Amino acid sequence: MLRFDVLTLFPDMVAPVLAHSMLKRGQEKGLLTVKGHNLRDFTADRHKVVDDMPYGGGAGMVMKAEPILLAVAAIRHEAQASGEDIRMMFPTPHGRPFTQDHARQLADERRRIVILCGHYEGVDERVRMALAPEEVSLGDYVLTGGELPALVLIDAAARLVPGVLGDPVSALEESFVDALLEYPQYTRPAEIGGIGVPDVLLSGHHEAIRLWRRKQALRSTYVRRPDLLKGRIFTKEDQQLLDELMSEGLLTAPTSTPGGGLSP
Ligand code: 6GU
Repeated sequence: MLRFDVLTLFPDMVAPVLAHSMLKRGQEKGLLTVKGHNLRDFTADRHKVVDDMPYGGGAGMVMKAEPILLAVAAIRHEAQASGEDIRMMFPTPHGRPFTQDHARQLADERRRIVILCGHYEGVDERVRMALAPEEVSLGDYVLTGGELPALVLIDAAARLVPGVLGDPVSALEESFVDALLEYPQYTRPAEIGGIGVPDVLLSGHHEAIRLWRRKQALRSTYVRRPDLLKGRIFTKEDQQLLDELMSEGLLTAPTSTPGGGLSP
């Protein structure tokens, strides 16, 4: 059972995402639990103040340390009562880039994973000092708070827990697992606006389909994300497919206009 505890000022931002699709199913199957904790419930004052002005001045508010430390203490206490430990995570643009390896590590985690969602201009530095959370970033841009990143972490980990996805191979075959992007997929109808489906996919020849897909995945990765192929040692089969793509002149970026697509 994968266990998450989300510390947030906005539990209503988190709950609805968990009520659908695979995250819902994972919880129903008892493979995953996500508990939201409202940081406002861990304030001691009458007005339930969770933020305050920064010492030294400046714009914006800073999240107070005490409600966060109290909430973590309560979760740690509860965990320890059932012989568990916790792992503290803090999504922030200052963190280490979150990757598929990280997701895999979370999916295997036996401890309760506590995710602190930051807001406003920041969190009192003493939270970092006291809890030494693992700081992870989703990329080089800034979001309004940690709730969306927390959901991203949960989603990325949950889908790797056996039984959460319907088809166990679909996670394995996904992008990044062996560092290749996905091959193109098609479903009915067989023709849209004059554009059909590659013949091989209709052929019923499983080996030919497998090779075509592998070749398309190599091509897509080479064209869009050459960094994923750097330093990679190719199998004989992959090298053969790359040679074919090269001689077919397909290993160059598509020349079509970005955003250009099917005409209506
Ligand atoms: Cl993890 N948090 C926030 N607030 N902004 C981000 C981020 C995280 N990752 C990228 N931008």
